[in-house]
Amino acid sequence: MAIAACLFDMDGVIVDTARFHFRAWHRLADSLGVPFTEEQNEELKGVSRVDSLEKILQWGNLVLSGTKKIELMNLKNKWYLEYVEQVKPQDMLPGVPEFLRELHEAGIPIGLGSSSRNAVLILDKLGIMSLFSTVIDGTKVHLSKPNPEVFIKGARELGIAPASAVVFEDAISGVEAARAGGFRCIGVGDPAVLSRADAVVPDLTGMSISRMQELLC
Ligand code: B16
Ligand code: MG
Repeated sequence: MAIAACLFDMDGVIVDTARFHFRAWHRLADSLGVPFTEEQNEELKGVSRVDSLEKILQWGNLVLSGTKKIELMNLKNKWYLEYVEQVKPQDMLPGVPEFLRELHEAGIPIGLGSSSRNAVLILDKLGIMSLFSTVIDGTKVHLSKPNPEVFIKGARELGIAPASAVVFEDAISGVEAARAGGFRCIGVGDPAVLSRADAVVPDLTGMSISRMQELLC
């Protein structure tokens, strides 16, 4: 398979910020008296801030005003930003810097496809912004994963067809988004959770262009 581009999810693929989202949502759910488990958290991965809050409110059978919802989202994001304050280049997940470097040197365009509205801030903290030919994040899409909009926009900006690009995702919603958009998808995480991906790896340790081709053939 000829690979024309790679599109990366950010939280949970490039950097372990997924645990900070979990911690902040957990804190918010606790403050609302809503029980919140790791299994429920899987349903929030890749999902926008507003849709994540709606799910938590639904689990707690809570109905709140629009103003209150904005207040809660701002609070969650304030806590999240406190947690990510210390993020630095050494916090990139295993294999990520090496793989991004190889793609860049091979001239394979790299795009970001993240639901996060904090993506640019985090890529800056990691010092890898210049490796990305396009960054599509939560500020640029209207529809949250599992809708494919984030990846379709990335492919369009790179001028490539979805079928010739590979998406790397850690979330069920993200794998579904990649599939719905017609992309090949390598899941990063637990094969039992990401069973709809074309292939699943625990992390990007040892990932390379040839390994990616082997996994997808
Ligand atoms: P923010 P990704 C997603 O990022 C996270 O997986 C998800 O947990 C989070 O709610 C969402 O971004 C929005 O993030 O609150 O920073 O805008 O995995 O698509 O890179
Ligand atoms: Mg993710």
